[in-house]
Amino acid sequence: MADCVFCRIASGDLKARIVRETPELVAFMDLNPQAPTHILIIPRKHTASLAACKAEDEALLGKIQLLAAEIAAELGVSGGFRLVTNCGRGAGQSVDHLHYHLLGGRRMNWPPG
Ligand code: DGP
Repeated sequence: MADCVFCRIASGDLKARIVRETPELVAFMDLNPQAPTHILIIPRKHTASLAACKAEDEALLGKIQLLAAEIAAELGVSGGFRLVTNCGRGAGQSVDHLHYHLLGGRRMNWPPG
């Protein structure tokens, strides 16, 4: 989608600090980090949010989680990281392209804000 900022990052049209790419996924540094490690993991395929995912996305969603764990290990935060997807405006979603925040490098509070 030409007007989707994350589609533009996935296609290379918009610059980002990319940390990993696979045929289906892209991981890059968040522009507005909320932790010392803050990576966004997105599918290349445009999907608005987790709520829009279908049974056919099951494998893709699993790959996102496995890639997050791999990146966390590579970045040295596997002892304490959080993987979050904000789904809908009420949960703070601001970009309507499915993305997971990989956060680490600081103490994580519970419950989240
Ligand atoms: P959310 O609020 O869950 O929709 O998170 C969107 C995140 O995307 C937010 O933490 C900031 C980040 N973001 C928005 N635009 C850009 C961009 O152009 N580049 C990068 N690297 N991150 C972006």
